[in-house]
Formats: sequence, structure tokens, C-alpha cells
Amino acid sequence: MIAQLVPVLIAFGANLGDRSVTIREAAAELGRVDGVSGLQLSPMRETIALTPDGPDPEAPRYLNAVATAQTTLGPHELLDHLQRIEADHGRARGERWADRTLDLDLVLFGGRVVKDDRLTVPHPLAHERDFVLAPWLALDPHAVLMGHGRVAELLERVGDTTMPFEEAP
Ligand code: A4P
Ligand code: MG
Repeated sequence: MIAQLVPVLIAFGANLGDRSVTIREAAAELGRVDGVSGLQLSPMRETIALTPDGPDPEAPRYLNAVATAQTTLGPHELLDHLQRIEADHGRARGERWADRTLDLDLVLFGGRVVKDDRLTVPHPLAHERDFVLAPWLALDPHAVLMGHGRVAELLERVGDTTMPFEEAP
């Protein structure tokens, strides 16, 4: 039997350490995983940290990006790889939404809905996060978020506070 290729969307976030290097390396590692193919990383955007108390301009800024890819893995197998790559990049699990070297979220897994104690897909907050929508739109101007509609319209609705990121020469 030929395994089915499922399109996936992964969100990358980092606000500690060498953020752009970490995101680039993590994307390359994910692209090399057996069962993951065609990974494309979006441009990075610089973003104000969203904390449980709201946006915090004093907190270290995030770099955010997304990647599209195809996979023959199951959603939990893919999550295992995401968590291994986070750990390899020094991710410490502290408080919810704490500063971090690397956060990898599975936003979409084809048209699948998953809801268990390890995984909620589609990611329940993606539609209201400019730091997910803006890089996604830059990668794919026609992107549609399952259950919510066109990414261009969603981003217009929430307002885009993300900033371009220029890599140091
Ligand atoms: N989990 C459930 N669903 C998923 C999914 N779709 N993808 C579980 C990945 N993991 C998922 O995650 C906690 C648990 O969620 C995992 O064990 C996994 O089994 P975590 O990464 O340990 O904790 P977290 O990231 O602090 O919590 P959470 O609720 O996932 O937060 P988010 O949604 O990841 O938000 N501000 C800016 N500007 N940019 C950011 O990227 N990110 C966050 C974190 C907060 N503020 C931000 C940003
Ligand atoms: Mg997370």
C-alpha cells in the first residue's frame, strides 16, 4: 500500500537565544525526517510576546515563521519529532507561554480534527494570531485555515502587528 501524503502546517516561535538560526536549523531538521517531504519555510516575522496577560512589549521579542510540508507520518508521530527537535534546541518546559528557545506547534494536519490529551488540531488559536497568519500569508497568498476561511481576511480582521525581520549582514 502507498502511504498517503498529508499536507501539514507547522508554526515556529523563538524568543530566546539565536532565534533565526534556531528556526532555520529546526526547519532543516524537520525537512530531513523520514516521512516528511517538500518542507517550505516562510519568511520570519518579528513579533511582540503574547503572554497570558496580553501582549508584553518588555518581554524578549519573538521571531515567528511557519512551514508547509507533506507527511506520511501520523499526527502523534509528527508531534514526537517536533518535541524532539524542540528539546534538541534547549527548550525547557516551564510555565505556559513562558519565554522559550523554540516552540513548534502543529497547526494543521490535512483535514483531520484531533483532540486528545497530547494534541489539538487544528490549533485552536491560530485564527486569531497575527504571528501565525502573517508569515503564512507571505508563504501562500491563497492560504485557507480550515474552519475559519481565507488567511488574508483573518489577518485583516485581527490586524497585523508583526514586523519584518532583517537578518544581520
Ligand atoms: N499540544 C496540544 N496541541 C498541540 C499542537 N497542535 N501542537 C500539547 C503542538 N503541541 C500541542 O505545549 C504544551 C502541550 O501542548 C504539549 O505537551 C503538547 O502535547 P508546550 O509547547 O509545552 O507549551 P506552550 O507552548 O507554552 O503552551 P501552548 O498552549 O502550546 O502555547 P502556544 O499556543 O504554543 O503559545 N507570542 C508570540 N509573539 N509568538 C509566539 O510564537 N507563542 C506562545 C505559545 C505564547 N506567546 C507567543 C508565542
Ligand atoms: Mg507550543
